[in-house]
Amino acid sequence: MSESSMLKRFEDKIQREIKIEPRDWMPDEYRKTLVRQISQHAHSEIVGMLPEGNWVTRAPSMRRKVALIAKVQDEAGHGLYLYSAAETLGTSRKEMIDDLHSGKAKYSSIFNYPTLSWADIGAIGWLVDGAAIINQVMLCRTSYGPYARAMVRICKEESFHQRQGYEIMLTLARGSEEQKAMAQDALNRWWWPSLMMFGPPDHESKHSAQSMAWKIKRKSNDELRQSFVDATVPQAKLIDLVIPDPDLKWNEDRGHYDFGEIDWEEFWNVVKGNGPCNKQRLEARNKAHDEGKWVREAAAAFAEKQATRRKDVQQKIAS
Ligand code: BYC
Repeated sequence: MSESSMLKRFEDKIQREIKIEPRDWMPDEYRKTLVRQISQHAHSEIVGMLPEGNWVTRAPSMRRKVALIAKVQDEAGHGLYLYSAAETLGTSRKEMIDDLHSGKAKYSSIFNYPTLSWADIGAIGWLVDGAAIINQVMLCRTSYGPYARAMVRICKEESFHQRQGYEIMLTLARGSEEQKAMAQDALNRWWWPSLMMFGPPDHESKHSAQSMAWKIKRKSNDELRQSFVDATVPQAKLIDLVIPDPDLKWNEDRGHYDFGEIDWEEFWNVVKGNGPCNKQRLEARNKAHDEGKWVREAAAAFAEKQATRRKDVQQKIAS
């Protein structure tokens, strides 16, 4: 079949909402875009374990510690599903991990901010996982089958994460004055970086047009950001916390909240590697990778031994 007929068949599938599967023909750029997005997403899950892991030993009760450990473990799992989904496109896990560790690959800007108090764990669950769900619910309908299927499971877990974060904020907001102030301070610091998670404004989003045409993305960065604001403002009101934006106002005509200008200079600065914790995150990942070398070597030696044994048994049966 000629390339133009394969392209036609591919585009027809996209139009008819038929998922593209690993063995299907796809344009090189579609494959590249998916590898870029899915691997960045996987890295975000893995690096995202670090700011929260920072509080595992200091969680205020046994119950909080168990929930936090479970959440951090879930994120490791999400990273693994996503690396597997990216591998179906012909890239290797080693390549992706090497790119992360060398600083070549991107991961979400949000994880380059520090977790200064226990309330930050609540704010991450509520806001960061809340933003992640809004983005990921749309990705359950993405056109590449393995990515869409991974997203369905990830969204179920993210929804538990969001609720545990909101419940931490609710408890603090109803606690002593000092606890409420801690919750407000966390909201003040995490609000704007959470809005940045959705990426640059639509007019500056270089990948959006093509990704929307291929139905990799189903909603634009600004549309998703607006949904997040609309969903989160009433939640803040319910627990009597104030969103740190003097321009935030319900717009009756639009049926949405208007909100203030995002500091895009700060966003690009973080994306380029100059955020408060970029260096620390990469160092932590590299250290964990180096210290885990013996485990990878032992696993590879064990797999080789098992394969040799299987071969010996097969030879014996055959002879
Ligand atoms: N941080 O053309 P654009 C989570 C980059 S949640 C850093 O709009 P696209 C978790 C972008 O990569 C977070 N970089 O791109 C939650 C591109 O650079 P390159 C992970 C960003 O792809 C809780 C350039 O800016 N979620 O995991 O059409 C606990 C231009 O942007 C960011 C996902 O990854 C950012 N915030 O749209 C634990 C969701 N935003 O590649 C874990 C999947 C943009 O040209 N990804 N850039 O060098 C997506 O939906 C899309 O990739 C985005 C960006 C909406 C993020």
